[in-house]
Amino acid sequence: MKLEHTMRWFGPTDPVSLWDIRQAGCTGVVTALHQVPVGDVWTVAAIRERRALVEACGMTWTVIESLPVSEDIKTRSGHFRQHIERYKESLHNVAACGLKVVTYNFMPILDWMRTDLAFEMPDGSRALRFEKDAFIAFDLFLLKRSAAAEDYTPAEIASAEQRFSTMTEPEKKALYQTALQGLPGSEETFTPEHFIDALRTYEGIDAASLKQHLFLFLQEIVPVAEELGLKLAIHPDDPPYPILGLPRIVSTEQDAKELLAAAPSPANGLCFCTGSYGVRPDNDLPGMVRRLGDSIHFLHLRNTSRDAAGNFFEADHLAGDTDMYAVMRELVLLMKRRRVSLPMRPDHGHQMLDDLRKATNPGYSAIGRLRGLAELRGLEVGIAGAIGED
Ligand code: CS2
Ligand code: MN
Repeated sequence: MKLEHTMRWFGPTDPVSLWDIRQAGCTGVVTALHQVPVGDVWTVAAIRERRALVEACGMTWTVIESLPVSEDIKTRSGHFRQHIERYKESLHNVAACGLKVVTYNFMPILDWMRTDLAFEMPDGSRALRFEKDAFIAFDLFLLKRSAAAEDYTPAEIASAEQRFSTMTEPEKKALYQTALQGLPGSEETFTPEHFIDALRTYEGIDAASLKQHLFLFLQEIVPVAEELGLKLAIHPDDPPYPILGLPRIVSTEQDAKELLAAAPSPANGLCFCTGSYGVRPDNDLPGMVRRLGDSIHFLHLRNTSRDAAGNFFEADHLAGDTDMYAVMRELVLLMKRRRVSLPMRPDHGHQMLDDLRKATNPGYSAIGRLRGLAELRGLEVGIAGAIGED
């Protein structure tokens, strides 16, 4: 069994076309109806229309990324009951259109967070980076979150102050925009006031209660997904620890085990993102594939490189802290054992070659992902051949 090779496509407005993706060697596309507001139902007509675009280029759409979970559901307030019913309705509709895997995440307010979207690598390509001092400086001096100082040690604050004093005004502005408005994965962008208001909605919600909210949500939607033959795939937190005073609850193997145990079913599963889990040195990625493999329904393969100070950048797919050979070996063995072909995408790539002169979605330029995918495919073929798997 081979991985199903895919790339993410942001829809008709994506500067990377479906033909580009096909030429990169993909047989499938991962996409979402980004135009539908979070909390609304995905209609059969809209799903079919999108699917037809993908199929017209000779590829399939089997994985949704993401069917977003509303803030009301995460905080169990406001219209959360209605939103859960709508989520179920969307699941019915995507199943009716033949889709198989639904990715989602349960990160409060924000999706992934970086401080630099164009960190220059020694070869001149550009990577996404998280710099701890810059991030703390953003929290303390740009966002000015009232409880921020309590979350950091005096040494961390001093270091962030020092870093902030070296920044020019345009650098400060860029940092601010990167943190709150730069993310293609996010379904929302924020003004400062709007963001501080959003943070307030999590007052009184700690990690334990957010976990409870996730489990209650799962207990409602997993039986529906199971009946429809769908697989749910929760994406981990990125970075995999609490930020801005917000709890994050899908960061470790233990977190994954707990959410799987909260609603046991073949439909309740994981999007195994090596780029997100891999930022924590205490996550043993090949071991996680071995132990959680039966629940892995979708893969994001990406590498990161961290340092002792808490900074990390997105490395080449076969470089960085994650032993991609060991992960791929486990995946080949897993697919052999389960007799399934798991969908995979290279999750981000460097901005490089011609893409350096183009407007691109950070992390989602064509050529860097093509390089990552090509390397991963070669690795897979080599390992599969060596263990006698076709
Ligand atoms: C993605 C996430 O771009 C990315 O890093 O891995 O945005 C991911 O799509 C969502 O968290 C999944 O819901
Ligand atoms: Mn990911």
